[in-house]
Amino acid sequence: MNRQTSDRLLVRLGVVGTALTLGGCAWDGPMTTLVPRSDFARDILHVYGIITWASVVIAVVVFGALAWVLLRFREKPGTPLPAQIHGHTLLEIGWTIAPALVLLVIAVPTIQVIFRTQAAPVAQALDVTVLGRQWWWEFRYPSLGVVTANELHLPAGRPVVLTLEGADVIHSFWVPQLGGKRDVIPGRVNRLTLIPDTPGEYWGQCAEFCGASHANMGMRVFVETPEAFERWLAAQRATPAEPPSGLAAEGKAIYTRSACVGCHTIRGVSAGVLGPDLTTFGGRTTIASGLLPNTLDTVTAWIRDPGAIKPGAKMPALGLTEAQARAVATYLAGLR
Ligand code: HEC
Ligand SMILES: [Cu+2]
Repeated sequence: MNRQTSDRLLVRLGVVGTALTLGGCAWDGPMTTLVPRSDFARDILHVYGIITWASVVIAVVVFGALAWVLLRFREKPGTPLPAQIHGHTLLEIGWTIAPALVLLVIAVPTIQVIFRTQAAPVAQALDVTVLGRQWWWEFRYPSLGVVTANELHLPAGRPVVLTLEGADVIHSFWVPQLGGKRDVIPGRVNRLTLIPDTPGEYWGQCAEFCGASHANMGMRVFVETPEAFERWLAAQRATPAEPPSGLAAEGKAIYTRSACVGCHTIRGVSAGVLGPDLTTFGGRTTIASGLLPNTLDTVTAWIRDPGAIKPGAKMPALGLTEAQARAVATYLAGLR
């Protein structure tokens, strides 16, 4: 390959690579930070905007000056060596002060936002305890007596205080459209205060490497109108409906005589604490922290072999047959 062909090949590869990379970008994907839906996320975007635009201005000035110097002082045949300068006090003062000003422009709004987002919670805030666990999230509403997993429900317009507690290793709570990320550290309590403002479904993700299934440790946040939130709450607190019948009854029998009861809570049935609370499992849209949709097929497959779906999952395969697992899945689907 001669020089010209290889240069052309490089340019083409560059163009294709850039196109593919840009093709992966989206302004409003589920993990966007550019479409904020809480006061916290808006504050962060504000700082991000300042820094981005400051960087654009600096880039234009620096690359413009560079281009000018390259063109203006290009070597031409017959031109003598230009005057050689050693040190220039004015210039040196200039490029010491300019970066200091840049840092000031970035530091002032950043520090303001740090203080605002660390402010003490207001009195009427809803408090939720978030427990990061390998590799799922537990959400407790101590003042409402509700415990759930992986899908957090919040009313729009009301301040919420998330108390972040680690159960095993360090995780990080991050729901880009609502704010974060903030570390979830065993043995210490972190807080995240925010006001979600728009009903919708928001995706979150553990943002601190925490082991085999860290990448599979997602979550969903459902911000709802106050009325819809009240309805969800009522469903969480309701006493279980009439006892299941048919396949679901079979499933319940299998559940209660298996090791499931040692790890899972179903209010009125079992009281395990190692795994997610399943009292209203049928009402969740996803399983295994946002990994799969909640359907009979996925839950059956999960019960048969969790590790095959989520590497390292802290739930063992208990050797149930396909039919037994499907019966249990049918029982769980009815818990709403
Ligand atoms: C040793 C404890 C343990 C046992 C025994 C156990 N589980 Fe689990 N289970 C877990 C853990 C931990 C998770 C969370 C795994 C994850 O998402 O990483 C889980 C997750 C689940 C989920 C998904 C919940 C959600 O909201 O994502 C279902 C459904 C489930 N288990 C059902 C069962 C059934 C049915 C049995 C009995 C056949 C059982 N489990 C036995 C610990 C256990
Ligand atoms: Cu993680």
